[in-house]
Amino acid sequence: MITKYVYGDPLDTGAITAKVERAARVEHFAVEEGADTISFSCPLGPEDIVYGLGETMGKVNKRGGRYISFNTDTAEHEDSNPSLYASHNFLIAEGAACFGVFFDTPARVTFEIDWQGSGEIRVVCDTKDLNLYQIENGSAYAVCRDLLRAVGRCYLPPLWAFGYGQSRFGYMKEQDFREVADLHEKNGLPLDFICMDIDYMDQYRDFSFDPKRFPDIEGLVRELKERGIHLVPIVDAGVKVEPGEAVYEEGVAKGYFCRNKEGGCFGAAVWPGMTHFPDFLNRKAREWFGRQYRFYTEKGIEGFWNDMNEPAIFYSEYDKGTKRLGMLLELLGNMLFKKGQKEKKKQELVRNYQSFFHDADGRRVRHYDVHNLFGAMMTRASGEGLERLLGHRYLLFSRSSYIGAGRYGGVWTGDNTSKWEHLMLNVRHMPSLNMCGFLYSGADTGGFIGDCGRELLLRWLAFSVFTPLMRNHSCKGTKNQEAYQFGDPAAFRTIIRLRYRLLPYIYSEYMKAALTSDLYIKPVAFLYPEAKGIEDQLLVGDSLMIAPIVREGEVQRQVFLPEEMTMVIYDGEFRCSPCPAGWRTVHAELDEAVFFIRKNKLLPVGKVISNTREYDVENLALLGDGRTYELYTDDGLSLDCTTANIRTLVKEEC
Ligand code: MIG
Repeated sequence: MITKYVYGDPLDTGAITAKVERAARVEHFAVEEGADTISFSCPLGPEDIVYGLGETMGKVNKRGGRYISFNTDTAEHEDSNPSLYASHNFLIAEGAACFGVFFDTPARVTFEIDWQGSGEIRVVCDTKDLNLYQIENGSAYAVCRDLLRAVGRCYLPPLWAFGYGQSRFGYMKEQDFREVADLHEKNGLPLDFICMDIDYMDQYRDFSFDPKRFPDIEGLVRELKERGIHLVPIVDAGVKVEPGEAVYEEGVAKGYFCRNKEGGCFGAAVWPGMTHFPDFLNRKAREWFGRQYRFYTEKGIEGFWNDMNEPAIFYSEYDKGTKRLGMLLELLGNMLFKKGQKEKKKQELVRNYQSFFHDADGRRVRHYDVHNLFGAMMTRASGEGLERLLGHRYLLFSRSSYIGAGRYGGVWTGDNTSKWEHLMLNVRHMPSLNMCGFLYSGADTGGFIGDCGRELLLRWLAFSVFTPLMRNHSCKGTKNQEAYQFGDPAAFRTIIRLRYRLLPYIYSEYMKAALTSDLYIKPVAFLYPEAKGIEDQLLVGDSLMIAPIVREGEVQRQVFLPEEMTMVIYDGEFRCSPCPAGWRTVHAELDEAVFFIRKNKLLPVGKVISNTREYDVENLALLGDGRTYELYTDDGLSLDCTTANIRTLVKEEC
């Protein structure tokens, strides 16, 4: 049961689409109204678990942490950093009482969850205008499903979005993309898409291709598509200030850009130099921005990633004298006198966010007060635009997000580092993102910053096999990270092929979850209370439990089985054996993957294919000791996705 309590005159964030009854009072929390804030506190029992908050640092159980919803472009994915790229203000307490609460405000919100042993949840919203959604239900799992139902149907990607994607900041020209396709093919590595980073653009201008480096983009798109590979360009939030360019001119003429204090267009420097930010909080501006994707769709492109949409600002028109050289010096300074510089930069950002304005469909709002909604509304603009332009499903994932954006696209978790802790962070992020309605998600597999070694990439891939977005991405200047860059590719072939053999299951479970307001990945304790506190094992769909190896040098690990399951070791073949309940040691070499099929469940598996063009659900094997499996199938692209597309597969007795 979901109800809402309204403070002041909140902006409609669009997060909740269901009609929700008003509550007479706020449950569970003591409320304190300050001059510019509303604070909530609620005592916690010593054993209570607090789930939620989506893309934040810390563990799946958020106890002991302090988290600040304030969307930030940050590569510092460390527990000491309270703000990442997204704001997912939904938390669930499970213990003596069980409830969920969603603080629906795009303003800054601070969460202290048993912070420094306080024994309470304390939430401070930096606003007087707030929709507070409260959910009462019997378990954390049920509470999450109530939220997902209220948010509305989750984004449905095309089938090819579940294939393997290769990406790198540094692919410069047509030939680089051909080479990635060729080398995957030559090494027997399946591939469905290659991402294009900002270097495809002409002077980092959205809706452009550098004419010298991409003389025949239509030809390249066609050629790769014929081989079953999609190109997925990046789109940055800021539109380059470039007199004479159509998008810029039209945006200015129609008033579709955010305004500065003087009433002109706000100037912020990002990759292209000075840019203006489209006013994504304005419906007309959103529709306009969405229409611009036609530049790509008419070239045959059907997938995108939206970046820099916190929005990231290198410096603004108000930062006197800070030009590119200034930035470089600052970066240097950052490395030398880390702390002070960072604080300065943060304050400068806040000042910038306070100095531009939106026209939220007739209501003038200061960016700072709606900051956390910006990226989500960019996703909405692109998603709605793409659906209109294509008339079928599209691939879209964004860096910044807010609850509700999960209806229009997915997310990736930004600039992580090639280190084992960030593989573990990926494992933690997945259930938390699912709880907040972001089913299509994933991290930069192998890590973005720093050099990734063979062992880390193999283990990371073996986990990413199970995340809806499976994309290898890395930064310019780091060691090459494609699966064929580590000598003998045999082990990589095995792991990436496993993804494709599991696709009938992964696609089917994703689509069923999205269509029925369910989670695709969830904590084991959501179904097995006896697994309470276990965070390095997850349930994936209805049939699988995974226990990824996330530590360097380990070829085995302890796994808790809440009941007897079928253990599967994949080394090119699926080797199944019964595994009794309790703590077990499982072993997996680098060229193997291990996972478990739940009791009375089935796992449909297909043949090895080289990309989703060859997807085939007619010849599936059914592993596990269940009797039936509900398989979702469709053409992988059209919009009419319903549960009517589910058919029952029956396992024949041997
Ligand atoms: O300032 O486009 O998170 O994935 O490769 C960095 C270049 C901008 C940040 C994204 C990353 C991407 C990079 N971008």
